[in-house]
Amino acid sequence: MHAKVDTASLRRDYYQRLSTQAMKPLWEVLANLVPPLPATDAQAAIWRWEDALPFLRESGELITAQEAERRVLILENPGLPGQNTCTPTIYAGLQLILPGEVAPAHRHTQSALRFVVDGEGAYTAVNGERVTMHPGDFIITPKWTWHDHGNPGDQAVTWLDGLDIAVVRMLGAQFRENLHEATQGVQRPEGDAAARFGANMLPLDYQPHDGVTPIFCYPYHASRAALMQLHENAGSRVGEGGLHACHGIKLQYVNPASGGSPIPTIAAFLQVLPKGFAGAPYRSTDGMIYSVVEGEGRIEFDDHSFEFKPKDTFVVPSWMRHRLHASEQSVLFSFSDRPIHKALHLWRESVGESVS
Ligand code: GTQ
Repeated sequence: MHAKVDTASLRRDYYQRLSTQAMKPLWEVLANLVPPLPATDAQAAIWRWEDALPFLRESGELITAQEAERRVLILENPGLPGQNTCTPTIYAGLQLILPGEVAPAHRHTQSALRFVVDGEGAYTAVNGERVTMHPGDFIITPKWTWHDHGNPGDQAVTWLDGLDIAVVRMLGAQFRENLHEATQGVQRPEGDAAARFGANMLPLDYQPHDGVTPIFCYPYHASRAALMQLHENAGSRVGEGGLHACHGIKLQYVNPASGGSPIPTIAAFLQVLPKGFAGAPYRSTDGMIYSVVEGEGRIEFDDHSFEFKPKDTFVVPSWMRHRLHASEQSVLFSFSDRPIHKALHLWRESVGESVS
């Protein structure tokens, strides 16, 4: 008994002295550093549109887009306080731009996606080309491309931003420049990139580079039409050619020139859940952020659940088992760090009840 107390206090004393040398004993933390299963501090969370909207409106009265540079409410994971991130790798935020405003041009090494949540008529300009935003449109700002946002329309426009900020921060690879002018010059008419790269065709001399997608808008009407066609073809059949037991009908967005993800670090998806759909349990190592476009339903975890409605955002952390239920036909947009997992051959998924 006495010897044990001695050992403990000897060790404590040793750890104390060791810490002055910037060293620590591995054996005290090994189980945390190398756990048997994914362990993340990130939590499942939902940001409901009806709760976010008054705060977005208020931000519009407190600061201009010009002054803020980007008027965004960060969706910070409650399990990662102070880290300004939604998952350990991916940042998310709701960005508001009011009629007549400009969010000035800059470029950075972080890649961004925009998913239009509410309103239309604003634009994002990427490398000299503008794209007008409509609800459900999925828009890319590749790394190191000049981009500014503007709203020449008459409605407030809000979109969900997703950026690989935490990845680039971890790598220490952050660079950023502001353009000397608020708005970059228009170099090509709207629709140029969509025509060149968005019709299953490519320019004759096109050379893929950097894994960066040459297309920067995936319009909702086209993505939705594809899903609805597949839904109609599938009927209520589950399995090959029909509904996926966990995901309903789900497609991934693609860089048309490479077949890879639209952003090197981020994969994005759109899915439809038929009315009454009750998904099988699912989990995967990538942490997923969802934006609800249409419908109503519920996401069930082992010990709690969230009801979701249009324009809500929710996050499902790595390896958290969940099921999707739809009380109305629902369309969900989602994005995650899956390409990083796949590049490192770390990606795993598990379908059904099995716990591995
Ligand atoms: O629109 O460029 O939500 O640089 C965070 C950082 C948006 C943007 C964000 C950014 C942007």
